Amino acid sequence: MKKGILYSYEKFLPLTDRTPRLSLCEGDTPLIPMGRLGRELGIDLFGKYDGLNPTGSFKDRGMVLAVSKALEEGAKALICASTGNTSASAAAYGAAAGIPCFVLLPAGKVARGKLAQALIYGAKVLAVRGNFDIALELARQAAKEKGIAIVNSVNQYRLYGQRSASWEICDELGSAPDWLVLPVGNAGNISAYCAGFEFYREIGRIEQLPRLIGVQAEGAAPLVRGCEVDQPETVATAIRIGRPVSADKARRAVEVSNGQFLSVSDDEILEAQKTLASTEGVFAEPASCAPLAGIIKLARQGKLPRGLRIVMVLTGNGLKDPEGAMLRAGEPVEIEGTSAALAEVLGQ
Ligand code: AN7
Repeated sequence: MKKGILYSYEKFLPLTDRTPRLSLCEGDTPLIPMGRLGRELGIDLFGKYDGLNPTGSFKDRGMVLAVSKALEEGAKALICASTGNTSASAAAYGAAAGIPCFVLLPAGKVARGKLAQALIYGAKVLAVRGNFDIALELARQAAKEKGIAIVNSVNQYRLYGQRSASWEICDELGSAPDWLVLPVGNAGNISAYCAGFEFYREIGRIEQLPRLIGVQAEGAAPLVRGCEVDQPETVATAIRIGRPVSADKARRAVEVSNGQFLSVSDDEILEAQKTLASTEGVFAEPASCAPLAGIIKLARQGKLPRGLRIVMVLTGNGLKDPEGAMLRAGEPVEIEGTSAALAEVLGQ
C-alpha cells in the first residue's frame, strides 16, 4: 500500500480522479504515551509527535494536499509566507512536484534548520524586513496579482489535509481524548483539528469533541488578549504571529469544544522543552512545548483535573532549532583525552 495521507485518508479528502497523489510518506506519526510526565501530573498523557513528518512538522499534512490540488488546477509556481515550517514544507513538496516555490520569511527570525531546509529544497527564499504578518500580506497580494498558488493556510486545502492528525489520534485511541492541547500561531491547526473531530463525530467514529486548549506565547497572544498584537515577540519563533488569519475559526473551535486559550512565558516554554526531552526522551521545538508548559501551568494553579486522557500535539521537531534548545540545554563538560580525566568525571 502506498503511504501518505492522500492514500490513508483518500475517502475523507476532496480528491478527484485528476488530483495527482503526491506523497513524501507524511502522516501516520507516533502517539507516544508519556508515562513519567503523566504520573507526575496525575493524567493519562500522550504526545502526538508530528515532528516526525518528512520535513519535521505537521505542515506536511496540509501541504501535500494543497500542492496536489495546485497541480490539478494547473499552477506553475507556489508562494507562501512563513515563520519557518510552512516554508520548509512548501519547498519540499514544490521540489517533489517539480514546480518553483517562493517563500517570504521574517528576516532574522527563522530557526536555522528551517532556513536550511527551504534553501536546500531549492526554493527562492526571500528574507522580508518585517514580521510574519507583513510577509503574509505581501504573499497574498503577489499570489493574486501574479496568479501564483498561495499555500498558506488561507488555502482551504491546507487545513483540510491537517484534519488527518485528528483522525489518526481517534483511530489509535478508539475514541477522542478528553483534552487536546496544541500551540496556536496563525490559528489554522486548532481550526483543522476542530473540523476533523466534528467530521468524525458526524460519521459516528467518536461521540464527543475533546476540549481544545490553544496555547500561545505571552508576547504573541492575540487570542488570549482579544486584540491583535503589532509587534509579536517570543523565543518560540514558529508562533511569533500577531494577527492570526484563522482567528475567527479558532475562537469558534474553542467555543464549540468548551475549551480555552491560555498563554505561557518564554521561560515556561523553554523549561517545558527541557522537561519533555529529559523526562520522556522526546525533542520538540520551542513552539511545540507551549502545550506542556500550559498543562504544567494549569496543574500548578490547581486547574488540571486528575485522570484525564490528554493529547498534546508536538507540532515540530527540536532539531530544527538547536539555538533555541541550547538556551536551556547547557554546555558539554570538556575534559582532557585521558582515562584519568574521564575517571574523575565518572566518579568511579
Ligand atoms: C512548530 O510555518 O505559521 O496556529 O509559517 O511551526 O496553525 O499557525 C507555523 C506555525 C505551531 C502554529 N507549531 O500553528 C509557519 C507557521 C509549530 C509551527 C504552529 C506553527 P498554526
